[in-house]
Amino acid sequence: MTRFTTALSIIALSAAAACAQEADPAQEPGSMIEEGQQAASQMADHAEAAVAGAVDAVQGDGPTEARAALIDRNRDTVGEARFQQGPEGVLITIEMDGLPDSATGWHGAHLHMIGDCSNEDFTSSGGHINPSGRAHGLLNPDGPDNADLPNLYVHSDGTMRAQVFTTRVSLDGRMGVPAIFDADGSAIVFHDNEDDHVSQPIGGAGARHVCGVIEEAGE
Ligand SMILES: [Cu+2]
Repeated sequence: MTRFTTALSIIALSAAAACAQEADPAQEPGSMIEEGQQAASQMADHAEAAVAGAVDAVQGDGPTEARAALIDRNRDTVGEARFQQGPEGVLITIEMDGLPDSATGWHGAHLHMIGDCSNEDFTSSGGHINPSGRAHGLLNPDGPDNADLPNLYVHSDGTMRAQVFTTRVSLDGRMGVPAIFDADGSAIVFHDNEDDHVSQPIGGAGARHVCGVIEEAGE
């Protein structure tokens, strides 16, 4: 929101500056400055109104904190993901331990549309959260979809420690983006391979290796 306000202020200032630069020498300079100031003032009013609207949207009464126990295909718990709703997006903190040597390296991570990790290959978690049907991939010109997250790295000692931030979902639908806690919930999924962030449908990330149903948590 601050960025939005700043952007509008910059537009307002540019309008004033452009007006000053293109001033007709025959015209009284004072009137151009006045017009510029007027434009800036109107822009500021609009910015304020937009910010007020956005603040209303932020004050949702849904959950602001969630967790997902992360399980592998053997149904063993390998870690946890914590979700914290911020004013502009969701901060996700991931910790995993005891992963096998074969897991060392980068892994695609996504938010899948159903809170269900019950079947063997985790396809029960459905596809990506992507109600508007955008292309997959943080680097795709027609993307990203709402589920896309950066790749995350498993170290050779079998651990992952990461924080990622996304503005493309919210816990309860605030900010006008899809809710993690919709009717059938959501899951966080880690794939076998690295996500190339371009190719369809999931960037070549391969099978689903770790899955966690996202559940409401206390503060
Ligand atoms: Cu995925």
